[in-house]
Amino acid sequence: MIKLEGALYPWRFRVVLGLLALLVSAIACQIVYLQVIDHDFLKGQGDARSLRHIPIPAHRGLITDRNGEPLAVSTPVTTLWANAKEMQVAKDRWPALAHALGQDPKVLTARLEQQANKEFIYLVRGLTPEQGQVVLDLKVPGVYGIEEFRRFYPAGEVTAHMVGFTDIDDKGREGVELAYDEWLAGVPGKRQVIKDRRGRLIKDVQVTKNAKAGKTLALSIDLRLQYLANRELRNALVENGAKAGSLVIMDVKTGEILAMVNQPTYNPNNRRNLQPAMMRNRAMIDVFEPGSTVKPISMSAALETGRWKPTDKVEVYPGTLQLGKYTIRDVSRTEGPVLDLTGILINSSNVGMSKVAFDIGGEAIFRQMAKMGLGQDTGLGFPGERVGNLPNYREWRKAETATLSYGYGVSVTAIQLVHAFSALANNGKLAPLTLLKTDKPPQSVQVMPEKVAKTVQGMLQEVIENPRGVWRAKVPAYHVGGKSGTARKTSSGGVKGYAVNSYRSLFAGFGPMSDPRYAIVVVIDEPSKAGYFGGLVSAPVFSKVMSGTLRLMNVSPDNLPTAAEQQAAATAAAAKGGRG
Ligand code: 59J
Repeated sequence: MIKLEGALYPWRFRVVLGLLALLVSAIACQIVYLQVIDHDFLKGQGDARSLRHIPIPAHRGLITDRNGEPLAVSTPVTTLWANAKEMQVAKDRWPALAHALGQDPKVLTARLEQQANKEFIYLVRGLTPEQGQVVLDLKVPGVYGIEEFRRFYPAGEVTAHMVGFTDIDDKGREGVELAYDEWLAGVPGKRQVIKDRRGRLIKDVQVTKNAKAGKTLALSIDLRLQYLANRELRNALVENGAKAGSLVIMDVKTGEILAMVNQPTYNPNNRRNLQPAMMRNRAMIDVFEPGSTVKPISMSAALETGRWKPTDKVEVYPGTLQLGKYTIRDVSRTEGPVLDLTGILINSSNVGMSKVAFDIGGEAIFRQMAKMGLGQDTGLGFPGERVGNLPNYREWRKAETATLSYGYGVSVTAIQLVHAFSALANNGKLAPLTLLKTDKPPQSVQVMPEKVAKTVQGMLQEVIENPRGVWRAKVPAYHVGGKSGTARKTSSGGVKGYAVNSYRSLFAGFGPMSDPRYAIVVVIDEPSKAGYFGGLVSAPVFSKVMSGTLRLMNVSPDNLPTAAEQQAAATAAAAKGGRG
């Protein structure tokens, strides 16, 4: 015990003691404050240095065709990364690592030395989990793995434009992958882990939020039809030396797109050396003048006025019609000086069509085309989709009336054209377009009287089956209807804005005539070999694709040879066989 009395300078001792007491109580206060009152702040600060949240990737939804065939699948992959700083302690392990990664040891060493102070570099992305585990099992200091998902497209180039693709971070970038990104993406989860100062994982604490998987998306397309359409379109492009093309198949009753293909295309699983021209979903993002393929629509407007019937006659002689300094021409009329309305379609007479148009007026044709969706928003919201253009005029002069009636001065997409034809096929009812599989009956709109649609159906069957018709569009065992078109392409040079020597060959049609179910549009851009007429280049593609479609969909033939005809054919074959 210290005796205060005995101290040499008692007052000094008291001062020091007092100061010490003050100091001790100040420290005590601070401890109480930090431990009791401000406890959360410090704990937070400590945890922030060691407790981390790492994202758990969400499984992206599957995209399938209408029958459940996978079109886009997410598979788990392992991505390997390195803390290069940390790796410097075990350089002797690098050759083994390089070997396991299948990389050149010299290249890897150079890279790790060059980036020696980086705490995060990718070693390799997207290995199978098994491949990744082999490398991780080497336990090379500083090498880590993370789980990710990678998208794979089983049908490759056949569905590329429709399905689109995701980027390396699994976000939709094109096509349906982009349009329905939110539906497909899901929500990533969170996992809490403890890491040390250098970011090394010490302990997996808990999953704080489960990843929510994305939802499956069933498209309206039928992969079998998609393959068929792709094959026939590709062959036609090669045969005709054409630049590009599109083909669309639609179910006219439900509004579903059953196939949509374009050429050129690309492999979405390997996107190196991609050129923009390959990526275009032309059927929705390229617009063109539909030319004569819209004549049936103009005809339906004429029939609807009640002023015209299919057998009414129009003089088309001499195959030209002068409108001021502008001349309307028929390119290849094969019949006499007078044609009835069906004859105008069969011969694809621009003069005859124009004369009908003058009688009913441009406005009537404009309204019919607009109702059927030409140059109108489809409502599909497909990335990059174009609306085209259907002009209206306060006063319809003759030149505008005529050119609209046979398909110029209006621009459309292939999907709009097939949509318009679907209304003719579906007895005047237009079902809204969809790229998704639907079970509900569609909210169709009657865009022309049923009787008018049926009359046009008969005329379009004549266009194919008449002796002077587009026989190349015929389909064995079925009756089908349709219309060809050959349109000069617009160009900056050329005559009056049209190129002299580049064409677009078109065909639009539907079948079977007994109960039309499928509409098909074929667009072939700049055929450069044998010929360029729609009836020559695109009609055979229509025939093959329609034939395959009717067969695959198990549609009963409505044009089988009669028993007598079969008998005659068999007898002829036997006679031939006997001789040979
Ligand atoms: C045509 C046009 C261009 C634009 C003309 C095709 C016009 C026109 C100005 C000349 C080839 C050609 C607005 S042809 O589609 O009439 O499909 O089997 O490009 O007429 O006025 O050397 N189609 N095509 N016309 N323009 N302007 C025929 C026809 C059509 C066929 C064949 C032969 C044209 C029967 C096109 C087919 O019906």
